[in-house]
Amino acid sequence: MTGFTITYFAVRGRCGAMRIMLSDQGQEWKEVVVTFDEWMKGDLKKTCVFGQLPKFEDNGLILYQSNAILRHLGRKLGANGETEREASLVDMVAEGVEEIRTKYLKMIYQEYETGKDAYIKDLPNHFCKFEAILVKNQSGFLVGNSISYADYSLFEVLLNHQVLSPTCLDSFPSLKKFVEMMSARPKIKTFLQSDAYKKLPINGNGKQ
Ligand code: GDS
Repeated sequence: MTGFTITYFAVRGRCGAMRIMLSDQGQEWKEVVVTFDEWMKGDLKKTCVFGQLPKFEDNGLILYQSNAILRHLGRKLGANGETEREASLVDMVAEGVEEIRTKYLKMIYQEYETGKDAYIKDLPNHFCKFEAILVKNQSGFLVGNSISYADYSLFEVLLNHQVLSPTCLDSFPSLKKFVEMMSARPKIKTFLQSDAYKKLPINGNGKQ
């Protein structure tokens, strides 16, 4: 019996990948939803190590930073590469995903009106790197023969980008196949069709 709790705002945001991962791994977790008004009071913020959410609890262990949480789950649930070498490669590609995510969030929160078109135009320069990684790996995953936390992270970033620009994967057959493969995993399919997933906006400012 695990005791996972996610404390976060009512958005997918920085928790999208971890929720997909937990679902696919057959895990249950509790959600503590923080409203904007509650957050603005400042009491919770003061208790957060970096003054931000998500907060993740695992049987008394409290973690912040979404990628540290993904890594923790990767190690705990066996989704972190099958060897130490693979674990290092998983970290490497996950950092590459983080670069896209950071650029995406900057555009969404700071430059949506002025920067969206240029951002979409530049996407192939980032996606081609992941296409090249996937072309080289017959398993369909980013590293080795088993799913890792980096796969969940890339998958979620790509889902968000398909909302931003529905044709953005058209020139990337391996990325498209990757999204199809991940979407078809039974527990992911069920989760993506659930109200718990569908009711949440992608981002906190309503832009997507
Ligand atoms: N590195 C951390 C992680 O990965 O966990 C980032 C966590 C984070 O950004 N948390 C946000 C938060 O707690 C919610 S995600 N905000 C409240 C606060 O700071 O008081 N973050 C940069 C990033 O994720 O790399 C962002 O861009 C977040 N944006 C994404 S929401 C402002 C607005 O609407 O512009 N009110 C909030 C902007 C904001 O927090």
